[in-house]
Parts: sequence; C-alpha cells; structure tokens
Amino acid sequence: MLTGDPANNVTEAIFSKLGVRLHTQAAHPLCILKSAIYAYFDARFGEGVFCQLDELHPLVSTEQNFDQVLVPPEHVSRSPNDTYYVDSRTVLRCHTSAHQVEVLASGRRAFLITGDVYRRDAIDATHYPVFHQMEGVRVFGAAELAGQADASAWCAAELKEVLEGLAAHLFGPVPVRWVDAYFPFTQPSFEMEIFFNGQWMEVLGCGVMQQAILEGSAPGAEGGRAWAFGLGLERLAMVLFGIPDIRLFWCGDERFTRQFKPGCFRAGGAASKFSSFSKYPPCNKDVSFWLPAGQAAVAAPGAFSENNLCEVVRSVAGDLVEEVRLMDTFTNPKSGKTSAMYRVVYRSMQRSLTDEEVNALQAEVRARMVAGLGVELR
Ligand code: FA5
Ligand code: MG
Repeated sequence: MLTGDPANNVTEAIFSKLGVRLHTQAAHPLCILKSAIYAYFDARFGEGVFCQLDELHPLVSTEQNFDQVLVPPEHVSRSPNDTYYVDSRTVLRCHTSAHQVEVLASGRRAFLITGDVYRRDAIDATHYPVFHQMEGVRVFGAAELAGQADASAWCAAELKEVLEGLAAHLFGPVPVRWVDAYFPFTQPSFEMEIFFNGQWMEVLGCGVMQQAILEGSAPGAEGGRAWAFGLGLERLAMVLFGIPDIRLFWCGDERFTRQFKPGCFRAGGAASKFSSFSKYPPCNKDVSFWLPAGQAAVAAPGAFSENNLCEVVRSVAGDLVEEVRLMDTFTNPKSGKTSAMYRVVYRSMQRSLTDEEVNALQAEVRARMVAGLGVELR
C-alpha cells in the first residue's frame, strides 16, 4: 500500500486503519447503530427488502469514486489535498457513493452499503480522517410512478419521509431540519441536520439520483426514478449515545467499549447514554509562521494547506491531537508575505500528558512544517 508511486499520499497512520472495520464489530457503537438502521428498514419495507452490504473494499478506482457518480473533472474532492491516493488511478474511497453504480449494475434495486471512508480533512471533535458512511438507494420502476405528475418531486418527498422516520426511530422526538445542498450525483439535493449539543449538526446528504446514473447502470430502469442518501455513522452515534469526541470510536479503551453491548439500542431515543470517563486537561500550543513566498491564503492549494498541516500534526501526535484551529492570519503590506497562527490542542482521552511529552511533539510538528510544508516559522 505504501507504494513508491509519486501520487501516493497515504500515511502510516491512515494505512493502519484499513481493515479494522469498526462497523462489523458487534459490540462497537457504530455496529450497534448500523443494526438499528437495518431494523428500521426491515420494519418499514419488509425483512431483507433493502439488501445489506458491508463487505465492499475501501480501495476503489478514481472511476468508481468520481467518474461513475458524475463528479466533474475540476471538482475539489479530486485533489490530493482532499483525497488519499494510492496511485493516480486508485484511491481510498471518500464516500460510499463510489459503489452505487456497481451495485445497481448487479441488479439490486434497494440497498444499504456500509463502509469506512477516508478524507484528508480538518481536526476537531466531529472530524476524523477515517469515518463510516451508510449509503441507501431505492429505485422506483416506471410502473410504480404511473400517475405521478412530478416523479422527481414525489421521489424527493418519499425520501425525506423515510429519513425523518429514521431519525424518529433512532432518537424519538428530535429537532430536524432540511437544508438545500449540491451533489454532482443528485438533483435536487438536501442535507439533514439534527440539533445536538446546542447546535445544528449535518448528519447526511441525499437527493434524487441523476437520471444518467440510474439509466446508465440499472438495466430496465428507464422511466424510473431513484433516491439516494449517504449518512455519517459517527455523527449519528455521537447524538444517539452522547459521545462527545469522534476519537473515542478508535480508542479501544475498556472504559469506553464496556459501555456498549449488542442489542443495547432501544428504539425512540432510549439508548443508554455514554458516561464520559474523566476528562484530562488540554494543552494548547500555538505556532506562527510565514506562508511560502507567493502564497496569499491558508486555503490555497500548494505546499501549505490546512489539510496538509493536519496530516503533519496527525502523523506526529496521532489521537493525542484534539483540534487544529486557525487563530489569525494577516498579510504584511510591505513584503506581501502572509502570516498565519494555528493553535494545536493536545489532549489524551486516557491520561494526563506531561509538559515534556507535549513539547517534544510540538517541536517535531514545527520541524516537519518547515521541512515538509515549506513554511518559515516566526
Ligand atoms: C457525501 O459523502 C455524499 N456521498 C452523500 C450523498 C450520498 C449525497 C448519496 C447524496 C446521495 P458528505 O461529504 O456531505 O456527502 O458526507 C456525508 C456525511 O458524512 C456528512 O453529512 C457527515 O455526517 C459525514 N462526514 C463528512 N465528513 C466527515 C468527517 N471528516 N468525519 C466524520 N463524519 C463526516
Ligand atoms: Mg456535507
């Protein structure tokens, strides 16, 4: 996997997550949630009507991950700043939508695909470079749509009703809202948000499948319609079980794992809440630096980007890093150089960190920022 291919940007830390497959470990909260969602679809549509797939491999072609779902050639998600490439034609899937076409082509007309997905992304309590998605797809044949004046609108309404029903099944009465969204593979597209910990949190994206995808991959689906959704299992599990930090899913700490048992989910929000083991103090370290000459914004692709910085911090500190946050940026009008200050928050979920330990980590981060990202420390 860690090939010498020039396009390969998969770090050891990420490579070590391949094959762990938390969503298949029966007592893991992600697997408990997966089963609860299966139960909802079985109860609503009939046992086994939605085919359950959770063995599809996360290594996919760029064709599957992007082209088959109509991601345009210039779309940001294709950039190596956002996606893990093994070589120029092979990626770690960044969404379970990568499998829509192959499963439709195999003849399935209603299915749920669960899997680990990978993204170079920010670091905070709700973002982690490996997370889990469940994709749902339902196809309606032309006959089922007969008499519908607007098949697409009807399909979208059915989709929203199914997903609101799912939220109620999982959480009982919970504030839910719909936000218009854009995905290359659906039209119209929506995101569902749930009110959690005092704010609205995006939990899934969905919409009516582009007709070109449906008719191009599902023989006999001409004149039909389909809906699709992709939900983030960690986000939903955090709400369901009251888990405050996404890193906990990976910690393996017995104080975490012993709190979950297969079958501990009770429909309608009665799932037992996770009781946090004591929180250890955070340790903040700020780093200020000049961006490489000619680079005017931290978001610009190139030697320095926020995702590249997060990858450096993660490679050094692993799950001891809780957050990487931009605190300040300014451009010196005389020199034209741009400066940035980031705060790195270190905190272990399991123990107190010593000053020496954190200082050593931060020193290594600083050295790698200079060597790998071309910045000039201030
Ligand atoms: C997608 O990945 C689309 N493929 C979803 C989709 C499928 C839309 C089918 C339409 C039809 P998005 O990038 O928004 O969309 O991710 C979907 C969900 O994954 C988010 O709502 C969120 O719950 C979760 N998610 C995204 N990034 C992260 C992350 N870094 N860590 C944890 N969860 C994440
Ligand atoms: Mg989104």
